[in-house]
Amino acid sequence: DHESAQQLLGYADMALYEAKRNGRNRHEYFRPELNDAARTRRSIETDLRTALHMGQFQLHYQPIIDTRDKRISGYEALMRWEHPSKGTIMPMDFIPIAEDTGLIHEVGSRALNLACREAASWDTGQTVAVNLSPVQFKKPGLVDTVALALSDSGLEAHRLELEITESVLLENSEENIRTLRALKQLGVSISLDDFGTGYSSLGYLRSFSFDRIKIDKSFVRDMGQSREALSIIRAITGMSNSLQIKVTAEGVETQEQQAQLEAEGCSHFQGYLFGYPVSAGQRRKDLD
Ligand code: G
Ligand code: G
Ligand code: MN
Repeated sequence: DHESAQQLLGYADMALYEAKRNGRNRHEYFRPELNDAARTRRSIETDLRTALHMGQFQLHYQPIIDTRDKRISGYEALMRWEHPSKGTIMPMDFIPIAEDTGLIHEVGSRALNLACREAASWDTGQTVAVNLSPVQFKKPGLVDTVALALSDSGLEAHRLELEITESVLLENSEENIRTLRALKQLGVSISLDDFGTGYSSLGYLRSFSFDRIKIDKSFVRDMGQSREALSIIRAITGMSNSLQIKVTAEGVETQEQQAQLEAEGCSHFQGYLFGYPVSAGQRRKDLD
């Protein structure tokens, strides 16, 4: 691939990195695209540091509807990066890089502080849900960060929900379950996000009492055509209802989906049918 040993080693490193990224314990060959990808990552990493300094992160809020009264019971906060030259960058294009570089700790606490501050200004008592990266669990101090975000903003703890994915329970789970319990001690709620797409071990539901399960949108999307998807939704709602855990269906886009999900016993809906993620300012205007 190259005549310089230095450069070859660099390429080998990129292939190694790619193999790790694809789940480790495998091999990858160097391809020129990896070099481009590495360059993009480096530039995003540099820009992320600037973004933290310059306050280029915003949260968009997507409503969560209570099935019983069809009102908005809360919002999920979704991060947006307003890059001065690249425009709006979506989480999937920078969260993984923030995770790899360790910047996720700062990005994550920024999200927590902003969400708590903005939600504290809502006079409706609605909840706000913030996504946590599994990487944030690897560093001691997460509980303190959450406690500080609450006390700085004055948000009542019961109005904050933290969304985690199953991978948090998979990795280092004893320690992580201790962290989850400590978070719950603060009075915040814990939701299991994207449920059904990971390892979905039912044992998790015994080891920690979650407040909410969010059914991944892929099941809702396929529900109409796939008996399997529908059966899985049924299993999740049945289980959640008997454990008295709230269950949110994600990615609800049509009235047919809504009707069926309601019949299956979902307690909450989220999706474009009810509202797109919008900026804090737009959220306020939508209410007026
Ligand atoms: O709308 P959207 O493309 O924003 O969100 C994509 C995904 O990015 C969501 O599923 C969510 O898990 C993740 N995400 C959004 N905001 C945050 C955040 O503040 N922190 C973390 N860790 N993930 C987020
Ligand atoms: O993984 P997380 O559950 O946090 O996902 C939230 C993501 O789902 C965001 O990217 C959000 O923009 C997206 N989303 C929200 N509602 C819908 C919907 O109705 N349909 C689709 N396809 N995506 C949605
Ligand atoms: Mn989420």
